[in-house]
Amino acid sequence: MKELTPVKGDITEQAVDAVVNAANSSLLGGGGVDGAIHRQGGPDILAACRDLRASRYGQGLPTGEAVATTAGRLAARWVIHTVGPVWSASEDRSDLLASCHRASLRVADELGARTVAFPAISTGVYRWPMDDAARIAVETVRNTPTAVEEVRFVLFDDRAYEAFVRQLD
Ligand code: AR6
Repeated sequence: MKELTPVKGDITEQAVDAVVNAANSSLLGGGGVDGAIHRQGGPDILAACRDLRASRYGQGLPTGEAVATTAGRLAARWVIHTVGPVWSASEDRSDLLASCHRASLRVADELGARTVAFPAISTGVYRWPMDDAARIAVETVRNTPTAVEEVRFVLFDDRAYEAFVRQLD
C-alpha cells in the first residue's frame, strides 16, 4: 500500500528515486518546476531530452504522457518528464491531467523507483485551479496500482500545500 505525503518545499531538493517534471511537449525546458529542475540538475538532463527529441519523440512528448531521463546532479536518480494540459474553461481536460499521474507512475514502475515526488502539475503557467488539480492528482494516484511505496506531493506555497492536505485528509 503506497503512502501519499504532502510536503511544502522545492521539488529539486527532494531525496527520492524519481522527481516528476511539469514539462512542455518540446522537452527543452521552460519556467517554473521545469526551469528549476534543469537549473539544479545541470546540462545532462537537457542532453538526454535532446536525445529523446532526436529519437522516440521527434514531434515532442504528447500531453498526458511521461518519459524518464537522468536526474543529473539532483539528489534523485531519475526525472520523469510529463506534460500537463493547459487549463480550459470550455473543454474538460481532466483526463489528460489524470493521465500525467498514471503515466508517471507507470514509468516509475518500469524504472523500479520506490519513492516519487510530484509537483502540482498544470497549476502554474498552465493555470489549472489548485483545488481541482489537487483532487485529480490525489484521486488518480490513490487509484493507480503501482509498486511505488511513497508518493510525495511537493508544494511550493501554503495555498498549494493546504489544497493537497484537504484532499489527503
Ligand atoms: N518546486 C515545487 N513546486 C514548484 C517549483 C519548485 N521548484 N517551482 C514552481 N512550483 P509550473 P505547469 C509550482 O508553471 O503549470 C514551464 O514553463 C508552481 O507554483 O512549473 O504544469 C514548462 O516548461 C505551480 O503550483 O507547471 C511548461 O511550459 C506548480 O509548481 C509549463 O511551465 C506547477 O507550475 C508547465 O506549466
